[in-house]
Amino acid sequence: MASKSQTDFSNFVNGLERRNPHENEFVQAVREVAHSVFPLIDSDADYRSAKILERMTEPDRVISFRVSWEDDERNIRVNRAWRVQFNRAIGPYKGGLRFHKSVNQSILKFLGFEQTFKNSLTGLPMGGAKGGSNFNPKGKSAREVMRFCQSFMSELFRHIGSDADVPAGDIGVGAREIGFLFGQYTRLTNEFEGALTGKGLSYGGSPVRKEATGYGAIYFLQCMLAKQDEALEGKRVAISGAGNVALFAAERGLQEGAKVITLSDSGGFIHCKSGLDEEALDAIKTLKLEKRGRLSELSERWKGVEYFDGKAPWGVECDVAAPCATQNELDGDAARTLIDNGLRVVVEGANMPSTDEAIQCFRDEGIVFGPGKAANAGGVAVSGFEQSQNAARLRWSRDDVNARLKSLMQSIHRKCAEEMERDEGIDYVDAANRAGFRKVADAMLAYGVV
Ligand code: NDP
Ligand code: 2IT
Repeated sequence: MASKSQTDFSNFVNGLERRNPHENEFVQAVREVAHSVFPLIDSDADYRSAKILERMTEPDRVISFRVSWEDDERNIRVNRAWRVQFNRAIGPYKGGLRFHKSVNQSILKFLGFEQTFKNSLTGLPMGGAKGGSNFNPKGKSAREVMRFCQSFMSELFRHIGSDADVPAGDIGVGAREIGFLFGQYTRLTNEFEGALTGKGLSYGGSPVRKEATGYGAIYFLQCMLAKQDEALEGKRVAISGAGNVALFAAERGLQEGAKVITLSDSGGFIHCKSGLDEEALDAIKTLKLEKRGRLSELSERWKGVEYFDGKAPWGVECDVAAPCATQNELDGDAARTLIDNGLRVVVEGANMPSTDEAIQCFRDEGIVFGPGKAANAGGVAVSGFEQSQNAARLRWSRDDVNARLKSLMQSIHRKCAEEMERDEGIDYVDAANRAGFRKVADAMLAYGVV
């Protein structure tokens, strides 16, 4: 950046921090995008005079509400919940719901902000949003989760709808929770419409939605490797997380010939040097997705699988790291260890899993780095396909959806590659941010001052 631009950028970041005190995750996400797009804004008087970046970094609205519910012991419980409707310039608000004890407004604003650019990259007409609650699903019975979801939706339903705002899953919100939420939505509105995605196949869900984020991340990884004249086959892939994204990234990785050597949950990680086989992965899927168990229960179940309590998987030797658990789970120290151990490529399945320092380490060492906004867009893309199927009242086949997902991930990679050709000094992070930004910014300009 030129020095005038550097000063403008510093002023922008100072203002951002002043306006959003204590919202570290949100500031982190905005700072990264602002850094990438500042040169575009600098060279475009329309963007500058329209205060595009200032407008894009304030959510359209943040809805904050109380969720009261009764637990199995008949105690009254109270949680906080939010829906951050961030940006509607290119389509109805769209983005997941997260139920995790750590959820706060900063985390949901960062997720809603990032979603705006990710959704733009898909090429589908979707704005950006995110929501959720500090409800902790761990240890809760299915009936407790149901009562929580029903109470949550009793407020949320008035703010969403298939042309207004379409939530989906995220951490702690999978098929079961979407079922409870959708059941309550149809009951309250007397409408059967696609106001949520990630639904079960028997009531309007799309084939391949549950696999889409993980599969999409692997398709994106294949594109990044192909650009380096390399292939996924035989590569050692260290994955973190053992949820929806991680397990289906592992499944597709295995199908494409990679060696999936780690998975993790908040308790610790498993390491299998020779790579998990299909039987092992199926058992882990059953344990995590159906029985809601812990990876610690797997120790010594199979030869070659070791469990490490209380640790993240970033100390292992691998070619590819795929963080698929949560934000800021891979820091500078972890990045340096991975690089020392032979890392070549990072593909982010989670949202913002790498800290600023980690990304800087990867940049300094020439590691090929695929940011979440591009690499994990497959989930929301198939959510977009689910909306199309609901609107047309039909269902596409599994093969059809998978083929569309693959081609959409390739098109996101192509958009990034085109940005990198336009400006040789940039990487996938800048490229994804710029490609996502252009479409939203141009729509906002067209609307005038709103
Ligand atoms: P799940 O709830 O299915 O799984 C989350 C996994 O990450 C679990 O194994 C969980 O462990 C682990 N985890 C969560 N929080 C922490 C933490 N603070 N420390 C360590 N481990 C943690 O969520 P998803 O797989 O759906 O989401 C994972 C990531 O992918 C998130 O960043 C999400 O925003 C992102 N994402 C999700 C999409 C989707 O379609 N679901 C789409 C695009 C991105 P434990 O079980 O012990 O809590
Ligand atoms: O972060 C994400 O892209 C998601 N959690 C999926 C959002 C969606 O609407 O499918």
